[in-house]
Amino acid sequence: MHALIVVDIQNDFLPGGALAVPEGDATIAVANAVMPAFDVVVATQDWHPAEHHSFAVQHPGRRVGEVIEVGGVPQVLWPVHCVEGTRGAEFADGLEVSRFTEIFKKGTDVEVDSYSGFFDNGRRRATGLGDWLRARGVTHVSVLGLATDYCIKFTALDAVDLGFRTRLIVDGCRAVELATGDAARAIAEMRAAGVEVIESAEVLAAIGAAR
Ligand code: VGL
Ligand code: ZN
Repeated sequence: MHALIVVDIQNDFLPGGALAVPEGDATIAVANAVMPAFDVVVATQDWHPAEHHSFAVQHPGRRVGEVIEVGGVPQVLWPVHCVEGTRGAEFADGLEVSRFTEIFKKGTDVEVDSYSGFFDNGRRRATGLGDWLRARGVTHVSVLGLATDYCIKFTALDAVDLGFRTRLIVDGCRAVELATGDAARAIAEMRAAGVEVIESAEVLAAIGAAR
């Protein structure tokens, strides 16, 4: 069983959004195109309380992009984004959400951020995604969405850690790139951990061959 994990393709991460990822909207068409190739499609959704501690405004004197440490866990400070129940937290228009069998919300705890779709950044709590996939006999996962250097990277690394054969559909991802080269470094890190980096065309060719 091979699952597609669609990571955080939400309005706030698209151009014009609160934490806009350059070309973030380019991930929508790629996600839609590859969904039919998978046995099961799930999504993660960044879903923060309004006073989430990852928001720079919660830390007087601190600015967006600064890194602080909270309980031993480094935290990049972000603009207010993906606040639960807001339009910014909704999935992107045009994304085929009807194909999502299950949606895993993350970052819901005010005190701790969650880049990975599997665990919070302190690895204190699981979102349920890992157990859910295992219960369905999933052995392989492919990951795409936003953003390469944060939620994609940590989701893919945790997937490897949990024993899933893990692929990154690289043209279906876009990066924040707070620093130039963050995307390339994230991809190198994933590769080194055992993530197979592929293009959506390879996934689509596989569906074509099966017909
Ligand atoms: C993300 C920063 C903050 C992501 C989420 O989806 O990559 N990045 N929250
Ligand atoms: Zn977030």
